Amino acid sequence: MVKIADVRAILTQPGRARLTVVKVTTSEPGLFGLGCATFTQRAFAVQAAVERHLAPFLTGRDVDRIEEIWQMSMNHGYWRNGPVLNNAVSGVDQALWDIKGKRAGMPVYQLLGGRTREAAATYVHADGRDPQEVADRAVELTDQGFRHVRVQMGGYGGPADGLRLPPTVPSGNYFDPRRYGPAMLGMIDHLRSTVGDGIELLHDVHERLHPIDAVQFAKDLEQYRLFFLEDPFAPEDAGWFSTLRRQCATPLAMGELFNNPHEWRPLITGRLIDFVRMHVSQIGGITPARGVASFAAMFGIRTAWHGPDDTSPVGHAANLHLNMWAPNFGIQEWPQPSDLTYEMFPGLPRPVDGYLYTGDGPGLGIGIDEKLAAEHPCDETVEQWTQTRLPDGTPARP
Ligand code: GCO
Ligand code: MG
Repeated sequence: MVKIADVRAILTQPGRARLTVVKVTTSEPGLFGLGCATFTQRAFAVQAAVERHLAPFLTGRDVDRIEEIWQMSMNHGYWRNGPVLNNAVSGVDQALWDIKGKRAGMPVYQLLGGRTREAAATYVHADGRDPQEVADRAVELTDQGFRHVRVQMGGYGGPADGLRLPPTVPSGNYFDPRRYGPAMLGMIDHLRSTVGDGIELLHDVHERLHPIDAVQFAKDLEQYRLFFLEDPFAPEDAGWFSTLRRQCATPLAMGELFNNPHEWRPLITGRLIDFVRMHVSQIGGITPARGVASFAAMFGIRTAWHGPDDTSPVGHAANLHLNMWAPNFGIQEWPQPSDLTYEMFPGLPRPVDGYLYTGDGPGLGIGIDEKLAAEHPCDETVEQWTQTRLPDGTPARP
């Protein structure tokens, strides 16, 4: 029996985001696995969860028992289904799938059920200060071969210039939900007329609208035939999906903020969304994501796993192996990693003509240059962009 010998978290920040990768070493010399545990806003809490709580509990266990270890890791802390512990468990889970693939001499997608497609279509991000800047960026991306482009204007929540704030408001990331709909409708109208109907447009509301305004916004967007509209509501307002769904055919994507099965189960069984968008490490790794994909497939719902720059390349690899297998793959978000990230994580694929391909190497097919990772430690600055506020200073969900 090959046993878990050590479990530790590697924290590194090659770009904007703090990345957390769990390395599980085994009793077999040279055999190790990597898993993504990236929760960029609480990276140090995840590191403690991995090294102070999971490592002592897991050392000496059988690396082959992925499901049993996942179940016991979730139960072992008693309170469960939260973002920090889920990410810690994900790091171990993905590493164990990586190890099992290496031992079997197979890529992880083979262990899931084999290829269902040749490649995974991706979407990339276009943003700008005005509709023409967004359009210019979108055209650059389509010229690179991408056929799915997420279009935002002024970042999440829209442009903040010209907001009338009381003189005493505290510092923060201000936006006005009431300006958002008209501004974004104008931008998307310009984009559709610029790129035509041959390009798939996506948009992320990022939970920035009051629910009833999100209903109106989605209805107004129907004419533009988006590939999907993401996070029209905050998870806490998921009860509004049934209201929206009865009035509107704009495809809906939700899930990056989900941690708990109670969040996605009703949206899937009610056919209230079209794409599940979970951050795979946020729900606990490949093991639960495989289950969610199969469950969603039974209701005609597709996958669109969260894939921002605050998913590590190991996490992107896990997304990709799930995408190769899942019968209901929809689309894969791609953050266009930096050259430093590619250097730090050998094996990370580059899109070709808008598609991502896995190699046929064993496991997840991703390595890490630990020396280079150590040269880019995670900063400890206080996150600013998530300190979002309405114009009067009211705290708002980011
Ligand atoms: C997306 C997401 C991200 C999040 C980020 C939070 O659709 O990719 O909304 O951009 O904002 O992952 O840290
Ligand atoms: Mg999003």
